[in-house]
Amino acid sequence: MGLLNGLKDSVTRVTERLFSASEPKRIGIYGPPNAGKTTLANRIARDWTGDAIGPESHIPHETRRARRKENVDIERNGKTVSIDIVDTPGVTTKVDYKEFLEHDMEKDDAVRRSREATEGVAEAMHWLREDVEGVIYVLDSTEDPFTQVNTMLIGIIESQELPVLILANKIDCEDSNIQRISNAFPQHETIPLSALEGDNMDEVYDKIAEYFA
Ligand SMILES: Nc1nc2c(ncn2[C@@H]2O[C@H](COP(=O)(O)OP(=O)(O)O)[C@@H](O)[C@H]2O)c(=O)[nH]1
Ligand SMILES: [Mg+2]
Repeated sequence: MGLLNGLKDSVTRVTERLFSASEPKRIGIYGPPNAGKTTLANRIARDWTGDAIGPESHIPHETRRARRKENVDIERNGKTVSIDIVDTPGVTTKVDYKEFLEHDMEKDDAVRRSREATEGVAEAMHWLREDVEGVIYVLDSTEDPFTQVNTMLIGIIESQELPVLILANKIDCEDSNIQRISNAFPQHETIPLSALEGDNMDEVYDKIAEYFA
């Protein structure tokens, strides 16, 4: 009897987990360095929880470890989509300590930062394979999207069959080109925004609710 009841309990728990609307989805924010991932993560966190996740910076690789904000409840059309936001370091093929030296840093500090940034990239890749249930892929729309890193990451995301939302950020900039991004990834929808100015966030939240519900 005890065994049967135990079994019944686990079945109930699993069923609840499968059908519960409140179970948050872990959504990773990926993309190249400086695309505006942390700016977006902070905006989402501030809009729905009142506080931020981490510092935004013009220094590449400022986010060297993944940061999380749990249970961010986004309300859309009377429904609540609960997500855990994971802000990842930008993924690049090369982390060079000399980049940090350009930002007036001591060599020791620059070397330490670039080592951490490399570990951060490895960690972000590990999470992509093991941990996240959906991806927000942020691109700087003033930059060329046809890079090996973007192609490789989108390819991995597709092979994992993760829902992915591609965001064309920095549309407040004069040289922003959204079409170039939708041409690069025609198999996905591209949503324009300015994470800095908060432009088009309503559509971004609509799409988050639609893709990650
Ligand atoms: N003009 C403009 N700048 C932005 C926008 N989003 C982010 N930035 C700037 O781009 C730089 C990198 O932003 P950050 O969020 O740290 O990028 P991350 O490396 O992808 O996390 C910072 O100087 C931001 O202020 C945007 O929508 N428009
Ligand atoms: Mg960042």
